[in-house]
Amino acid sequence: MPANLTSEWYEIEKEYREEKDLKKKIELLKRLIAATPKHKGTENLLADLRRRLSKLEELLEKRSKKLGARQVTIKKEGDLLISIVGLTKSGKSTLLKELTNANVDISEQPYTTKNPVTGVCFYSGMLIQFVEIPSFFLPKDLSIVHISDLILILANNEKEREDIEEILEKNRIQKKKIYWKVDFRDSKKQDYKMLLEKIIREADIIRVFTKPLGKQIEKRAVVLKNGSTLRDMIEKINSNWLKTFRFARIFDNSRFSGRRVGLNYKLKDKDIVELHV
Ligand SMILES: Nc1nc2c(ncn2[C@@H]2O[C@H](COP(=O)(O)OP(=O)(O)OP(=O)(O)O)[C@@H](O)[C@H]2O)c(=O)[nH]1
Ligand SMILES: [Mg+2]
Repeated sequence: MPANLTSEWYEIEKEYREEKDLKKKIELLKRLIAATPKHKGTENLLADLRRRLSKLEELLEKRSKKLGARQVTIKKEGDLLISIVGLTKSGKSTLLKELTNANVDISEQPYTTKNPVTGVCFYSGMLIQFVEIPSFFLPKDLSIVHISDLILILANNEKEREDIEEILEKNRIQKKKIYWKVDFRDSKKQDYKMLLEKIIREADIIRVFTKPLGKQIEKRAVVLKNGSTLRDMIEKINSNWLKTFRFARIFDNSRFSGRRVGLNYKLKDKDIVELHV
């Protein structure tokens, strides 16, 4: 039986065939299906078009999922990025709020946090950014864990700890981890200081403070990888100074505090550097 297709049908079909953009192609295919007369002679044709449509839809979904997994939904700011990971109601939001005063909902209800929430805390010259990872563990949220410097795992018992480990392993996340148990009854500020120092130690970084000649020590630290030299520090703050560098004085709590050093000096955590350029 003849299909009796209109000239409009052939035009749409041509457009559809030549279209490269997947979304537009799907739209054209839908139009094509709508423009196909429905009778015995077009049954096979319609079935074929519908099959093609579902294939393209699948492809589109796959692609957007892939994009979603790669997508980073937060802006990295500060010297360190720490992901807070834990099962629902493990106290992630409570900790985030205590540390950064972030505007985050805390409630008895499970899965209160549906999207990643960030907050920044200024501690000992550094800006440390925290992000609460929702407990659905979606690929797009876990992509943030991939780019963070450390994972802070909230586990209130051994079982929770194992569950989290398993989730991380399944998602092939290999990052340094810190374990923290939220002590619901006793959340003293002292504990947070301990936690922050632990973070700095584990992140394998050093905080170096510069002191401009005849001025106060800068409040904001230069954050460097552990093992960095004075040269690395100058490169980070202003590489032009390498040309005019004469020497630097290091102030620390050793008995050689105030000594002169050169560019190859290996910096320590909390060194105070007075540059002479
Ligand atoms: N008594 C007491 N309850 C706490 C404390 N910290 C958290 N909670 C309670 O534990 C529940 C869950 O805390 P959240 O911080 O919202 O937990 P979460 O891990 O962010 O949970 P979701 O975002 O829902 O997955 C809330 O009802 C909190 O009030 C605490 O120090 N003391
Ligand atoms: Mg939460």
